[in-house]
Amino acid sequence: MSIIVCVSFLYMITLPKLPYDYNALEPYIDEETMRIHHTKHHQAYVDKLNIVLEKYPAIKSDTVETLLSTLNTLPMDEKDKILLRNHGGGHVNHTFFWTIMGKTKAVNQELQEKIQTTFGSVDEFKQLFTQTALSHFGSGWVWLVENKKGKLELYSTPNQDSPYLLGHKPLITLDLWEHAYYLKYQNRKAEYINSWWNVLTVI
Ligand code: MN3
Repeated sequence: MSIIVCVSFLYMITLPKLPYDYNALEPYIDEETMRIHHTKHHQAYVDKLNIVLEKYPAIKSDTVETLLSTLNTLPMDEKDKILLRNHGGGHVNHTFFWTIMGKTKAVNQELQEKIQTTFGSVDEFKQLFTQTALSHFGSGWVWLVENKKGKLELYSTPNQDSPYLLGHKPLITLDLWEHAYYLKYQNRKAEYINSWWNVLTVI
């Protein structure tokens, strides 16, 4: 019995710790929003993801990113694939999102140069990214990704759809769900986006 518990624990997805305190992104993203976002919303995706994965012990040892990029070929019920897409996406999207924010800049020079080459300048990229975020309807995410050819692409996805579904690697993202900003910004989505640039560390 204890061995079974031990094995299933090994493959259990757990909520990653934030790499900073809940109040670290103040005043741009408030402590209460960060706390609820991480301990309630992200935790819920993790819990529901584990419920799906528990049904398929054979595929649990792959990373969630790999599962998403091979979703169509997985030996799973179609209903469970949708759950994996939603909750697996919710987990990997948030896990990545936390790592590109912080109190102090940690600029990724290589990424910055690629952005300059692709979009002309960092400022032009920021404008396009903001525009894409503003014109996204409903819940979702805005992304800068590296596609399979190694080129940068900018787009938004609905719900918790992850770029890994397309085999793309996330480089920068912003959570456009209301839970990410509503406590502080209410309906002022543009203000949230503009403030957020202050806590993005990688460019
Ligand atoms: Mn969220």
